[in-house]
Amino acid sequence: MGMRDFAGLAIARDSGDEKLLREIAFDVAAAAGHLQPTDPRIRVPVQKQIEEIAVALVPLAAQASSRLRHHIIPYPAQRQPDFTRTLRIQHPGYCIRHTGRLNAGTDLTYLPGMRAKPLRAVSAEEIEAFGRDGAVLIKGILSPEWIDIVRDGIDDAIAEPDQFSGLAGIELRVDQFPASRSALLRRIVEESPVAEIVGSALRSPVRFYMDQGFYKSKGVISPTPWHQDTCYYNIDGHDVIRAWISPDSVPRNVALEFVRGSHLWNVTYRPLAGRDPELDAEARALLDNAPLDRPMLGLETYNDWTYWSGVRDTRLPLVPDIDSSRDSYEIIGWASEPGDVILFHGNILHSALGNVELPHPRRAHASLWAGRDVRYLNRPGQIIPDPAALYAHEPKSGQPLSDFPDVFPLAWSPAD
Ligand SMILES: O=C(O)CCC(=O)C(=O)O
Repeated sequence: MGMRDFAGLAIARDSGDEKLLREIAFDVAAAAGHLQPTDPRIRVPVQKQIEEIAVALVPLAAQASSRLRHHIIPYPAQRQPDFTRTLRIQHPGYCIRHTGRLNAGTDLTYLPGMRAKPLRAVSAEEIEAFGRDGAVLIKGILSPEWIDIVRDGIDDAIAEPDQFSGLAGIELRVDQFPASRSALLRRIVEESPVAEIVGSALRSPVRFYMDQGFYKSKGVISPTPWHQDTCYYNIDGHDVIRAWISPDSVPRNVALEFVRGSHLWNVTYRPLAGRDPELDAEARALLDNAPLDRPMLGLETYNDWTYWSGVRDTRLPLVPDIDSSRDSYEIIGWASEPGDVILFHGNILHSALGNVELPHPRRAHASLWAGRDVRYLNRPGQIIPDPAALYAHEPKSGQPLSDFPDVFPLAWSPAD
């Protein structure tokens, strides 16, 4: 049982709520026993046994309670998000997110309101560089605790591929929405200083939009082709920013690269993925008849999504062939160390160098955040599905993300 389990039990004990205590102990015990709470194998005798375990856990909770008291945070009911794929325990006055990680015990993570601070503030020069260049290296801003969490979270996600684990192969794995299944990566989104770092650079309140994991195995490191990010998602706006964090030393020859200032070109380039209507008549018909009132990729694509489930919008210009005329562009990029964060704009042209050998993997967690002006945009050529919880709202183009606070809760604002 980890510290966080103690916290949950301590909260339950302090509340004097026997039912809550039993519920938390039930989940802890169920997780430790590799059972889902809905598992038909949990029948009355098992439940009774779990209740006995709960009673045995109470003294342990008492020991932990004073150290963990600060974790108890008030949480207004109307802001409670919908946690898909997690267990949830609610209690009047606070809400505890209780995430089942079946083979590693149970984690309890806490909601916005208890964000960790960065090691230092983002400087005025860094904010200016982000606005001007579209990308900036923020040196030494995350503490070792967060680096461990990113590394273990990516490793967790890699160990448990799901339908969003694309390009599966040993050399390169790209995962979509990994924080939705890794409790550790969820902490990066909900508790880490990343929200403050991105919000400071944007000078805007920020909402988490989605995340990706990149795993490049040790050996010859795969490069990433030049592309722009926003054209892959049903969002539009200037205040879109990525925080790219690697728990590994990243030498310059496998680092991200950016075309300086290209975020201000006001061009949306054609995605590299998706079915190509120029070669595929069915894709052409899908693009020509793309629905205006609902996303091209419905929730059903969650079952078997690949980078080729969508259709690329061939009305958009092709990404220029930057590598064959590198001298014509101002290309920037940096080697980085664990603790650094690379921030870049959603519209900037970027890539990653590769084809050189590294003695260790090159892992990265890339979270995408939306500032004040970001709106939903129903793109005819959609490549990556919307965040799952958004579908129920049937969003319409032009709606600000703030219309969906349960899906995109405010993560940080300048007043925080
Ligand atoms: O890490 C990489 O190689 C690619 C990252 C990337 O393209 C992104 O985060 O948008």
